[in-house]
Amino acid sequence: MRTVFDPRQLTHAPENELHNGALTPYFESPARAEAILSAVGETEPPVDHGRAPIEAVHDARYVAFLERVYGEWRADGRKGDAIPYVFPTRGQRPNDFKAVDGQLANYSFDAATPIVAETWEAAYWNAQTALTALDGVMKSGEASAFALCRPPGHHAGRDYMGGYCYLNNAAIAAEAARSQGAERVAILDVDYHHGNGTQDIFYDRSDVFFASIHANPATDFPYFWGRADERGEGAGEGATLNRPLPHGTAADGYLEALDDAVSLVDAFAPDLVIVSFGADTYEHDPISFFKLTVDDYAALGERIAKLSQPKLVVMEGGYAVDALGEITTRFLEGLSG
Ligand code: OKP
Ligand code: ZN
Repeated sequence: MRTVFDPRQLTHAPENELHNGALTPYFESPARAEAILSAVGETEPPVDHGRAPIEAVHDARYVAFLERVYGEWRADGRKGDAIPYVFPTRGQRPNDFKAVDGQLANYSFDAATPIVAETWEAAYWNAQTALTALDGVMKSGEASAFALCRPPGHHAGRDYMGGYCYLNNAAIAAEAARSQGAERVAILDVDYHHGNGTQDIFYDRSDVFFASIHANPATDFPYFWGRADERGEGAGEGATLNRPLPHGTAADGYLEALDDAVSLVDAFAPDLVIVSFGADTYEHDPISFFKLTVDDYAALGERIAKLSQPKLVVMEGGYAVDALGEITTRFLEGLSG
């Protein structure tokens, strides 16, 4: 399967995140991508599709903020990574803040998503990786392609970052596919965490179906999204599907939810299926609580392979670095048959 990757995606390397009350080494490390790289073998570099497909999804001021904020942070004499520590709550108005802290507050929803000098460049090439892998299925007619994205994207919304995510790679690819003639696109998100950014971006749209299987937001990040009664709104009513599952979910419970989601994706009759793939459903993932084993991932891929449409797999989370390569290749092998 064509796999796209750019080494600039490795340069984003925040030092720490706030975790259980202490600054802890950042879980979303470059080593994650290196582990997957050494398991998948050959990759090809992305082609530069420019900024337009990014701004077709993300607010232009938010994109400019990502590009510029670290420079302002340093110019203001700050050391270390740029981390927000203030967040707007209900009823507070956004503003054109001069202070970097106000800008960070404007555009993020958690304190675990630092910006470093290389963040913009890594996020930019990450999006190009997704767009180039998309070309493999849309333009070259391949049955499937893998975008080895890192950092992940599914928590990033139109104008916000969070959950280690800056640009929403899957959403950018979905919107690009629409503009390239796919009339209906389905995004199937099998990361452990709910893909709130992707859901928000397409919530009122009938042309992009979003289905997610994830840990119940009553117990897990991102907490404010992903309940079963979130089904889309307006024209998008019914085009969002959420299947929250409890801690301890193993292959039996997981595959039952996946089969349901796959049959609803099939009923939507998309021209393209984008899979937001997270390896953090694995039993030994350090920040997650499902119980899938390495041997289960081929079955996950096989269930999704029942969909006849071309498939773009976009990498999201997965933090058990030692197992990431094996999990990902098993999944991709199952998916491509
Ligand atoms: C990203 B993806 C505090 C907890 C922050 C953020 C989880 C982001 C997961 N350290 N947790 O969906 O794999
Ligand atoms: Zn995740």
